[in-house]
Amino acid sequence: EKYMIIDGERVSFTDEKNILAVIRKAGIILPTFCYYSDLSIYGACRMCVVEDKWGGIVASCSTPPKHEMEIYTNTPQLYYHRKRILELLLAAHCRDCTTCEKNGKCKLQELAKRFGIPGVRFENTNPIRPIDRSSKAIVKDPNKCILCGDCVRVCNEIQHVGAIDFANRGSKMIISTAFGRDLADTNCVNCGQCAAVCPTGAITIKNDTHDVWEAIHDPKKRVVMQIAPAVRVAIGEAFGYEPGENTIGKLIASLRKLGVDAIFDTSVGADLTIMEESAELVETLSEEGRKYPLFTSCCPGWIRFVETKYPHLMKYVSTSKSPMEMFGAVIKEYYKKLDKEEGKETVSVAIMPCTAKKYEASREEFVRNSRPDVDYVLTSEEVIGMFKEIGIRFDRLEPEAYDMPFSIYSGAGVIFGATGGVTEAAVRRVVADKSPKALKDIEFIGTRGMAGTKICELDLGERTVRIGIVSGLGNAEELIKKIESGEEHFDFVEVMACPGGCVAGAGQPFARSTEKRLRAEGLYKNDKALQIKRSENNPIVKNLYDDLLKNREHELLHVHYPG
Ligand code: HC0
Ligand code: SF4
Repeated sequence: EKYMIIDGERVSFTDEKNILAVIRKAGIILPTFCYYSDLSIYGACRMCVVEDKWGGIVASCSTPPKHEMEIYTNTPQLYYHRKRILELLLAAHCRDCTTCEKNGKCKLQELAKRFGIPGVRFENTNPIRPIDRSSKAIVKDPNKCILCGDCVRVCNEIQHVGAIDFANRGSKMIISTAFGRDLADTNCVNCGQCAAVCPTGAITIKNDTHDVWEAIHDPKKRVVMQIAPAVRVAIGEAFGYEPGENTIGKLIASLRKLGVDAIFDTSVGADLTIMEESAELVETLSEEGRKYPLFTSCCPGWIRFVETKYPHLMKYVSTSKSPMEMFGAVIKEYYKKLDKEEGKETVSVAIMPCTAKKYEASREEFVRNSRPDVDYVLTSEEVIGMFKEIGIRFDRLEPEAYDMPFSIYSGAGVIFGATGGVTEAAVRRVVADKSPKALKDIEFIGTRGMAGTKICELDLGERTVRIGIVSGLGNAEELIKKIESGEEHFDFVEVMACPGGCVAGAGQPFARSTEKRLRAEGLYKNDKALQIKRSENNPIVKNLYDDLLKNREHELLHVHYPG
């Protein structure tokens, strides 16, 4: 058995990548800024330094463990070293903590407190740099950056986007877009993964709560909200619930306390998406010799990725709008008459786990009658903030139910929030055998689980359908390359930009892999508990097609992006 001696105690290890992982195993929480186990190791912040038995100092994140290695985590030299790093970081950092979006969640703030830094002896000689507010989803404030590089690595290594990188050298070093362009003018896909890993307030998610509060307070406005599938299994985490616990009833009750007029579930929109997208799939399957699959279209980060990096593939992306946009159009149409009668204006708000949805909602393709179908998108975190602002005791509220007339949704709609869920929902729709046994069998074709790439085959009798499921844009790109080279062939490919799918969206409370998995499991559990498992069995869907959507499916449910 291999072991290390950490502060005089023997700690065994097996395949841990670095000393830091072994130290964590020993129950010591070393301070770090830039260490995420999914990313490559950079060793920039040097807060995780340890001392070896000869007094040498090494960064524990970038040093592999060795058998019988002896290290110390708490020595006078390390004490001095860490305090000094923190002081230098604080000196070069904007200190407007009280008005910072990250107040209370900032790593620098936390460590300054933990280390009891009494004051900063150095002057901040950095020039004040402009804040980039050009993006619909992300705010970038270079004055709060500590150059840990986590954002750069997630954008490059996990997402294969490369919208941001290090620029300049030495004391002039910054994180920048190419040529210092505004983020909105780059290939950024708005996935928010950079903000999710940023330890400070240097990259944050755009906050739209102020505008929503104004709409709620305006008696002439009817505020109608839709809630995305993945929100229900994560939002409770901010109020002491376990990841994966479905707190939808409490969420609805809390939103009513805010003063929201009507509340619906985006899963209804997901049911509509399945109806449209599976029809497209059936058509695709009839095309002989087609090289490319039908790609899903519900993830706006993915859409932006194709538009900027693989524009020639846009024509293979489903024209079905995302559930949010389908439902957004339905909501606006539904209230049109009532708004006129009551002299009101409907403001449609979507609560999403996602930052790219803010961008999607703002796209001109989704503006009808000179208003967007979804006026505002709030992330789970923003909604948590609103509840805390007015002191809602989420945990103490009795669960409440959705409003009429869109109060029914299927389990197929709910599982959209986990990677593979869209595929499973579509498969439930296209298989001919509608028995409970067939439904159970679908569970095991390989759509479930948190793997970044999943490949499954579905026997449809007359032919076998090959399906690829990817989450994380890096994985999507790898799959595209294989399709282009002819190494792989698929009929259907589901892509979600965030690794793990929507449950792991950047707008959710911060999560590592365990929490993400539990949230996905929570959605499958919710599906189990729901009476209706298939989108086509949702009576609301049928009503909509017979009435509001009649002869208007194309206008209200489909989108054609330029290019
Ligand atoms: Fe998702 Fe969706 S499943 S993208 O992750 O398709 O954000 O939860 O709302 O629109 O339904 C996000 C989640 C949605 C949409 C749905 C899809
Ligand atoms: Fe890169 Fe996503 Fe951040 Fe844009 S939002 S800079 S694509 S990580």
